[in-house]
Amino acid sequence: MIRIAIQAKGRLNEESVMLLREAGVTIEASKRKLLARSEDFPLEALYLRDDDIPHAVAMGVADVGIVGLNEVEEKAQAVEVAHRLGFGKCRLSLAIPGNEQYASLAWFEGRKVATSYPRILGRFFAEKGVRADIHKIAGSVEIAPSVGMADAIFDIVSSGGTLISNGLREVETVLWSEAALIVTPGLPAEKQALLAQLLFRIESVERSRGMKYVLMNIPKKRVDQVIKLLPGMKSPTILPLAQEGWCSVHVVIRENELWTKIEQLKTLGAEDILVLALEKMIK
Ligand code: PRT
Ligand code: ZN
Repeated sequence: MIRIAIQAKGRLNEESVMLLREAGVTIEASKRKLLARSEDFPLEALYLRDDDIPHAVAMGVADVGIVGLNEVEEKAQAVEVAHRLGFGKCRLSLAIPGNEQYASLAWFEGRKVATSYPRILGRFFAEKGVRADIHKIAGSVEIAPSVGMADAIFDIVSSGGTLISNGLREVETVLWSEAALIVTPGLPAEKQALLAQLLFRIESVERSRGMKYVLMNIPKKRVDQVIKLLPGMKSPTILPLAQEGWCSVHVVIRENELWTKIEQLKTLGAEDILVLALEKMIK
């Protein structure tokens, strides 16, 4: 049995649960329970606040966890990042009032900066030789300058809309973040085997994202040209058709190349093209 800590509610909860479900690990959705057992994999989910996940994993209260790299960096607990998951993408940035002139980091010298990430900011300022006053606050960081609590902020930015609506301007990006799977160092062999199984499934789900399964009929005499055009997992699958002189080609195509490839295939004589969703790509 392996225990995974995931965010109880908030931005990462839904995608964490969905990723596990796509990996064949279904967890009963009950908000009242702190701990829930998966129906189809030897795993239990521990629902926590994201701030508590790095510590829980470092202590071995949970074996693995899904949490933003921003929290991993800030909490500086002894955990290993096993895999970046590609969702919950954001950045930690410094922002100043929009009407301020800004030329360089020297602007921050002697200024007061409000943040929920004092460790990351402290390290950054120390590296850059900036002496600023870091003021830790727990929430609503973006309103600190307008109410006179600070000169600037250091906070999570995604679209940038929150900064703009608070009259702030992003001037420096310090950390790029996304959700990641973190692990207790030195997991026992039995749990490591389950983790490897879970990672294998997650990678199969990720590989299939943005990919389409395409089937088409092609005149046999064009097959060589089609193979050159279509690198499949190994190479395209070619099946003979009952109709003389034709064959069926099956291939996996990246979604962003789909229309270009289809146009090229049509000029080679492809007909009856079917494009299907791809659920998993298992290697
Ligand atoms: O209750 P709990 O402590 O678990 O949750 P929380 O409120 O601390 O965190 P939550 O659910 O807001 O975010 C969880 C994680 O999602 C963060 O630690 C980041 O790793 C990631 N993430 C991704 C974000 C954002 N995008 C994001 N945009 N976390 C917060 N924001 C905030 C941002 O601070 C801003 O105030 O959302 C606001 C909107 O952002 P803009 O730039 O799109 O306007
Ligand atoms: Zn939190």
